[in-house]
Amino acid sequence: MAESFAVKLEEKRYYPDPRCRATAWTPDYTRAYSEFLRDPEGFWDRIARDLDWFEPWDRVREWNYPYAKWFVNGKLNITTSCLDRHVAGGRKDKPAIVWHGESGEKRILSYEALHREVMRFANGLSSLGVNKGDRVCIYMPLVPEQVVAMLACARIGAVHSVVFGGFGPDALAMRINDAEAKVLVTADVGYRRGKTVPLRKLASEALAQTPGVEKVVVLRRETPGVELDPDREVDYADLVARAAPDCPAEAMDSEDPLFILYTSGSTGAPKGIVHTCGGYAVGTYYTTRHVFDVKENDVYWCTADTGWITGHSYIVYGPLEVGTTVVLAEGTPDYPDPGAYWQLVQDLGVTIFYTAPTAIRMFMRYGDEWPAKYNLSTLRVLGSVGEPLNPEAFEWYYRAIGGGRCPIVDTWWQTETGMHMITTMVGEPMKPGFAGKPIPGAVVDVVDRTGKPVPPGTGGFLVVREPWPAMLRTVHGNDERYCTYWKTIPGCYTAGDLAVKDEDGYVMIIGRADDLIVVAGHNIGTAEVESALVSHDAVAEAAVIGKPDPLKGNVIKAFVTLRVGVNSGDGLTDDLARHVRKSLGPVAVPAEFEFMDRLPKTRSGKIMRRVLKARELGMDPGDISTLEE
Ligand code: 6R9
Repeated sequence: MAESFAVKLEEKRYYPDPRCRATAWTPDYTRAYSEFLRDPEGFWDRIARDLDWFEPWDRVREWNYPYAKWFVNGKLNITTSCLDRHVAGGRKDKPAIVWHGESGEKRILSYEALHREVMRFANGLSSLGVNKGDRVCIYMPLVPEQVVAMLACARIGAVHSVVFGGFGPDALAMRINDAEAKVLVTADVGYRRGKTVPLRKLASEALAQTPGVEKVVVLRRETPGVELDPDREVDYADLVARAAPDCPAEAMDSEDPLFILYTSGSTGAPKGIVHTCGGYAVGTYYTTRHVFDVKENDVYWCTADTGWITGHSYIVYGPLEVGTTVVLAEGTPDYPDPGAYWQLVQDLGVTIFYTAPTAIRMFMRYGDEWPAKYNLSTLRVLGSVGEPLNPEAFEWYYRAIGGGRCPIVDTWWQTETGMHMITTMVGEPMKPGFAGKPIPGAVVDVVDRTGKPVPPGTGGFLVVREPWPAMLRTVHGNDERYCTYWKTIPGCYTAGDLAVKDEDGYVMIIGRADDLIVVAGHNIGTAEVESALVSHDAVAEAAVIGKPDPLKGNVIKAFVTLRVGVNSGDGLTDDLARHVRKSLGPVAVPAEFEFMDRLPKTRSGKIMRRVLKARELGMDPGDISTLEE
């Protein structure tokens, strides 16, 4: 690819209500950022003091490129900051988890109840022989017990490896074996779109390939309960009932591992990203509080699954550290109908709502009438994560969901970063299409291959220049892959994304570095063309790929899904081509269009362009274990 390329930047701004700014935890971004830059260690030191520690740290940071340690020699257990201190400090009866099952079931766990459940299950795990440092795999639906299982591992210093309940047996087996998990926690079934997902059965298939697993804990949801294998399986409820109620929190070193979470690289086997106790606790606490601006009476809902990093950091650890009320909902956004989410926002009085562009575009596709039926006036802050939030989707989200009132925090980060790195802090002017600026605490840049910053308006590689507390510490069993992150561009952490900054320092994410298409010598980001297509009234979603072409090097092929009620006849392709030409210019116009019912996506909702490309070119798509069914 060429060293640098020009990107056309839109200049539209949205100004939040000045009251947002006045009451925000970070009321003045510019000041907070310069305070951080002046004394990064002092900045993080002050934040870390908000959490519970058994023993304080000697040094905030030790940087031995490419290895970082944070809160060196500090001792803590993240669960005391998530639970014990709230129970002791006046939040005992405050709802910690408000759970809605797909079948209409409801459960509320207060901080006290969650604390109790976690301690009992922690003792239950210990009784199965799980010790500090052992790995436990969690393969569960989105039920409170999934959160309990994670926290119970953390309580006794076991390392959890959560595998999303939508994965099949091979993906599960690979992750269990790589992490060398000795216990698996699962459930008989999950519920999805009115059907059951036979998790225990899928797990049994995986277990045929995982000799290291000694015991399987099964949460039984169906009645009558399935019969368990007495040699290997243990009933979740029995285990908890037998367990002692009190479980002191294990004192963990800041740098002890907290969890492993697998992320699929664009090629090769999934990587087991390792996060540690101290820095991760501090990074998730700070970003949850400051980016979402969480206040005491908020009702916070992140619609991700706990099986993704978004769920780890922003359903479980960050929100509980902050002591907020977390909504947990099993099920899908458009089941039983496209009003399902808005019904829940209305019923529970949700104030902070965090979702993914793929969901927002799906709602756009169903039209304004669905959210319009519900009272969404409790919403105060909206969030987005996972993919670029294209301007069209931003505007719809802002207007149809936020009522033109709520700041949108488009948060750029990764499994590897563990915490938010770029966003537009609440109260700052928002620019559709731009995630925003580095948060106070992160040093982010857009550079060329040598690490030299590229000028505003020029695309380049998105990097992080300085270590940050919640950064990954290694790739489980493959430290070389860890080093690659820091050595691809010397001295910087390379995120693998392409981005561009504008004159004000706002960062626009163009897409993954492997999603760049070179057409007749011009570098074109997939996200740009897709955004242009989505801004056409007929289009719901779009994915574009490059196809080799003898003349131009590559041409663009677009795969498009249409909004409900639109059909693909009557010169629509000409109209779409004209539309892209008008917004991006002739080089970006797709040479081919194909209309589809749905696009191939990962289970976390990211469009898998390489699957489209492989199909188009008759190539092997590589590892597709993360593809939705
Ligand atoms: C949190 C999460 C990381 C990749 C990342 C980037 C894309 C995430 C984004 C975004 C544009 C945002 N990504 N947030 N792109 N704007 N706000 O999604 O982690 O699953 O590891 O994916 O997702 O490409 O590099 P993960």
